[in-house]
Amino acid sequence: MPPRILEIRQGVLDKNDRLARELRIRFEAAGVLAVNLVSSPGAGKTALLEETLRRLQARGARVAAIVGDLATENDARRLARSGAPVRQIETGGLCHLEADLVGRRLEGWNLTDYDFLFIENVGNLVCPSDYDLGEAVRAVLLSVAEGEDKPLKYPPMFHSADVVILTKLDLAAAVEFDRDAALANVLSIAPHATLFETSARTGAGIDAWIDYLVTRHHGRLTRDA
Ligand SMILES: Nc1nc2c(ncn2[C@@H]2O[C@H](COP(=O)(O)OP(=O)(O)OP(=O)(O)O)[C@@H](O)[C@H]2O)c(=O)[nH]1
Ligand SMILES: [Mg+2]
Repeated sequence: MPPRILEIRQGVLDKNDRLARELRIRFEAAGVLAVNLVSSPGAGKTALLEETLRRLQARGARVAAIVGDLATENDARRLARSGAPVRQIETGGLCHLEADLVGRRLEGWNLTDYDFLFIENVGNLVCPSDYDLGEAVRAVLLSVAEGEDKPLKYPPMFHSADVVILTKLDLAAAVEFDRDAALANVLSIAPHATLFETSARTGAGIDAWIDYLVTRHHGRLTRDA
């Protein structure tokens, strides 16, 4: 990239990092665990989140969600069925969420009213990796249908993950998912990440993810930036 473009890009990232730090301080002060869900398009973020919102509320937790998409309010409508407050960010072409967009969309919400804030990012395994949103947990989803090599092809995204969630396990046999290869690839890029194997369709593995969230909420609310 030409030096001038690199300089502008660095300026954008520096500004985002500053705003994300401010958000992280706000989340921590309010006692809200912020979770950033990222994946390729259609890996199952909204389906997992629908189930997560429902199960956390059943355990008495107070939850809210923000969902980013290039266009449409479809995901926000799906998530709102859980009864949780949900807000949409239409990015109008931007392939990721930024701290500034999230901060502005939080206006009017009293963060102390919530235990968990979920942020469903735009479906993309490249752009969101550089943009800290002040989250305590970055969860990267990988569906069994998209190929075991994805961690190797998109290392920055997986490297930045605190959690990797394999999704759509109910389809594993149909797509001849090679679990050993997928786990080895995840481990090689994200050895530090906590792994969950789930199906939003059957409910398999979701309780372990919910337990993790509850434990994280009781413990450390921030991530190492
Ligand atoms: N069989 C099966 N299908 C699933 C599962 N989770 C999601 N799906 C389906 O996969 C498709 C995409 O799921 P979404 O939850 O919309 O995926 P997403 O990651 O939110 O998609 P974008 O927001 O567009 O990036 C939908 O048709 C879901 O019904 C699962 O666990 N098993
Ligand atoms: Mg979605």
